[in-house]
Amino acid sequence: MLVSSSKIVEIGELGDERGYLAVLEQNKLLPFEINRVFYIYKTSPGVRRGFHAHYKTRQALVCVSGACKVYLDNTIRKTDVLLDSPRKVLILEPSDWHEMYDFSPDCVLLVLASHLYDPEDYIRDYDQFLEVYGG
Ligand code: T46
Repeated sequence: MLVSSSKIVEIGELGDERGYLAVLEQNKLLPFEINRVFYIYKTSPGVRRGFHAHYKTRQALVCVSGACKVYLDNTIRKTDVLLDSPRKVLILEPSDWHEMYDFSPDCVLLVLASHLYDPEDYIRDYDQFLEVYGG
């Protein structure tokens, strides 16, 4: 299966004396149509989440409050990215194994997803992930 690269996109902020506003629009900054939105918050200290890749779901992750880190592994490249601003959006490809960690107590991680929730779309076994996306 095709391995593509996740990337961080820095979005502009619209600000005036009232404060700031940031916009994410499907098929513009986001290279997919949004079918689902969820957010992760009040994460317990020291917790690491994720530990999976997907077959088809593309996602955009943004810390609208606080910060967290995301470990990414696309079988070739392993990287850690820091989401510490409402302007930093991680476009997460399905082929990236991902783990979220180092959540600040005030972290609200907003996730926009291309598909409805489907447990069959998850690859939770690392060996299976390597079989699907490796080599
Ligand atoms: C991902 C990362 C960034 C639902 O019922 N519907 C949903 O839309 C989602 C996302 C989850 N769930 C249920 C499934 C589990 O019983 O909520 C529970 C926690 O989900 P999970 O353990 O998959 O959460 P994370 O933090 O490991 O992963 C989530 C997303 O599931 C996943 O797509 O890429 O955030």
